Amino acid sequence: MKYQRSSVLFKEAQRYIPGGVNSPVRAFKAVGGTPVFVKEAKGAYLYDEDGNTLIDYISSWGPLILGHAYEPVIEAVIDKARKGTSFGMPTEIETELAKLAVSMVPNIDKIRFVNSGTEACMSAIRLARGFTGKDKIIKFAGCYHGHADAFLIQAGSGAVTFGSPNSPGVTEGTAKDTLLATYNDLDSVDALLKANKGDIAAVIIEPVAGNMGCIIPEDSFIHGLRERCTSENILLVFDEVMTGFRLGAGGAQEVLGIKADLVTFGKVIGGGLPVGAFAARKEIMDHLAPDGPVYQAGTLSGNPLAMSAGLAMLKALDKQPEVFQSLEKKTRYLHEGLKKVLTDHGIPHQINRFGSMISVHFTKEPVTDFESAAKGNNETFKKYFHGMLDQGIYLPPSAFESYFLNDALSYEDIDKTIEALQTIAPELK
Ligand code: KE4
Repeated sequence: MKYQRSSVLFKEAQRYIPGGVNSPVRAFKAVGGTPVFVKEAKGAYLYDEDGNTLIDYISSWGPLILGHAYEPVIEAVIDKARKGTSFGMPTEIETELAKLAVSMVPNIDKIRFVNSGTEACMSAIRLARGFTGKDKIIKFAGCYHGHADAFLIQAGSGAVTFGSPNSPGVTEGTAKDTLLATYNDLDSVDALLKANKGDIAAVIIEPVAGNMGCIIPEDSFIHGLRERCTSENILLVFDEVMTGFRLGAGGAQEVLGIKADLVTFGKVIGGGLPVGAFAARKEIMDHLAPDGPVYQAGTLSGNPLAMSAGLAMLKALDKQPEVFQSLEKKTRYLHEGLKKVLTDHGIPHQINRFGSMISVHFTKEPVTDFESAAKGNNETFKKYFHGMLDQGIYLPPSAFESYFLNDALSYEDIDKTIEALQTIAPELK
């Protein structure tokens, strides 16, 4: 059996860890089968516990934009580890990473490091509420901002694959302050603004969504959102945990030409180690403890090892901005190849792509929001996922995820991916 050792390891993991995983989407619940246990990885390739080599299209769900075990990151972490792993005291490297991030991202003066995208988003919302003195937030169905209570209302990503987007444990008290709008639908936002005049602290959005699959914002929608937030004195929070340092050095703010009031980061900013961050102009960030009244803290926030990985990653991206264009070209090449195979075989599909974010949906209708994304044929998706896996291609194990290409992928790897689809396409009909 191809995944003999993975299945043995999975059984043992399930004995000691809920669901055998430390993050639900890894458990293959949406696609069935046994999750693949990875032994190690290098560049674009995963080496699993059964000796299979897989071409990786999730790059650890985004962080490893330059490929696995990227030498400068590895060397930086080893070097730093020899000098101690954590102090609970300020270190120079935190300022170095903060300075570099502020120089790369438009419209931010200060940045606070935390340990995950969830922490970044929950802290940003608390700061927005503290700064504006208002309680309610607007989020969009299908967008995922991590697993903090305020966000588990019609959340995307792993939360949606369980068919119960509102998680037990989230109280009515919390849920009442999270208002739900529809992505790419300004009327749904206007209705909430009208019904909650003066009560809304923030709108939080994935500026290019990746947790419903990849969903591209219509120009009029995202610009209209900015205008409304400005006129209603509401903070616009761009959740750039996925798009930050992936769509470009300046992220979605740069490529969309929109100034957000608060921006959150994760994934790439940590270079594969646990780093999240939130940032804004000085006037807002100075409301944070210890200078301001809004409390937020963390034992391992700004951890030197994580900072050294993030600094090495961002330095590499800052020095070689052509990586973003290279990734965009590779993703377009993949898009065109997959589209040709699916079209030639008459398989109804949509492929959404923005920069190096891409997703395949087995539906005839355009995918522009959560509702249309949910119309994808999941039986076909399962066959697609497992068929490609059997061909040595590791894709996200859910239709509600974006692929994350890394620049270690070669055009030969992408050709192999397209050929793999050519091989399995007859089974998808
Ligand atoms: P983390 O807490 O998982 O670091 O970040 C939460 C988060 C916040 N905002 C956006 C836009 C995100 O995509 C995420 C996390 N992304 C998922 C993948 N869809 C992480 C994978 C997982 O849950 O294991």
